[in-house]
Amino acid sequence: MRHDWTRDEVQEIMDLPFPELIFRAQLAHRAYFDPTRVQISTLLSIKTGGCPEDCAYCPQSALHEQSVKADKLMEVEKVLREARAAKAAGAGRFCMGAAWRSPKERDLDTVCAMIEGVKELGLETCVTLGMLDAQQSQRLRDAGLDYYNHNLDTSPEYYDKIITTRTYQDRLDTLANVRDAGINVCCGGIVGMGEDESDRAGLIATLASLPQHPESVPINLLVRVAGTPLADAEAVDPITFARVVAAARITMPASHVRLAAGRELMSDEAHALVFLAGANSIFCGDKLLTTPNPAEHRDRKLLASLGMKPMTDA
Ligand code: SAM
Ligand code: DTB
Ligand code: SF4
Repeated sequence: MRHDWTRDEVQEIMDLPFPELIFRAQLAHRAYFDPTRVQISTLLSIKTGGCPEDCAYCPQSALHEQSVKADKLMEVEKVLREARAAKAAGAGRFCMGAAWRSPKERDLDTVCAMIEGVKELGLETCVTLGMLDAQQSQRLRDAGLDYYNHNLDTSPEYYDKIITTRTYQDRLDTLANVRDAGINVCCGGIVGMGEDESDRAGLIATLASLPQHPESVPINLLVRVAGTPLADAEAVDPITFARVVAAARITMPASHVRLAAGRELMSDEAHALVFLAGANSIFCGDKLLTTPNPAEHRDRKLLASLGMKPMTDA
């Protein structure tokens, strides 16, 4: 597996004639996966809003002109109730997100109890809590955490147009701490924040040049939320989005590439195109963290019409 992808090489891949690009993505996909299977994760916001970071895309930042109401950290029992429902709906992994810059010790105790409880249900666990040091990563690992989500979001060059309250290097440091603790890494980015093609190539090249590819690579289409600085960002078309997914699939062939946020506004045909480009994971359930996601019956119908199945099904 290569770990030395340059931005120019990724850009050349992304710019291939579309039939050539999809063919190469399909070859890469089939070398490691059954292309009819999709990994299904469910998201729950365990601590919503009031975040001190200034991520321009995010409705949970307290620094934007309008943001979601801030809630306290949820109770463990309530989280486990949601996890049971997610399992019944067919999820294989349960992802819990908190709007923190980084977790406090006492909060980490509660999150560890959530991880233990969710694991007991037979689900894979994932959390996203902001920046982590080595010790915090180890505590999560000891609680049985399977995946940690922490996105690079965009290219190193475009990053400071989007976030000023922490650096790209901070993110890379957290990823290294998570990796060293023996936790699987879930790391991707967002398309549609006003970045150019070379930034998209820069994001994929950075992800594909990490010492180990992230096991899970979420590619989010920006959900444009009123009151955030990116509320009026220019929309990205499904073909451009599929090109980014295909580049992720070709450069990180053994990773689960997730068609993450942004599905609510995507047609069934756009979904199909992105699956053909090599995506093999989605978030199911009618809500992401704070914004809508397709209803369960729509996803079930869509997968059935494509002859695709959850990875956990027989
Ligand atoms: N606070 C933690 C952090 O930022 O690391 C965890 C939660 S944060 C909401 C997780 C990820 O969701 C972000 O890194 C970003 O990639 C994605 N995200 C947030 N808002 C989004 C939006 N409006 N559209 C698409 N993706 C978004
Ligand atoms: C990821 O890459 N996408 C998810 C998950 N990781 C945590 C979050 C998407 C959030 C979309 C905006 C919202 O619902 O607040
Ligand atoms: Fe906070 Fe995470 Fe939203 Fe950034 S993306 S504002 S860190 S919740």
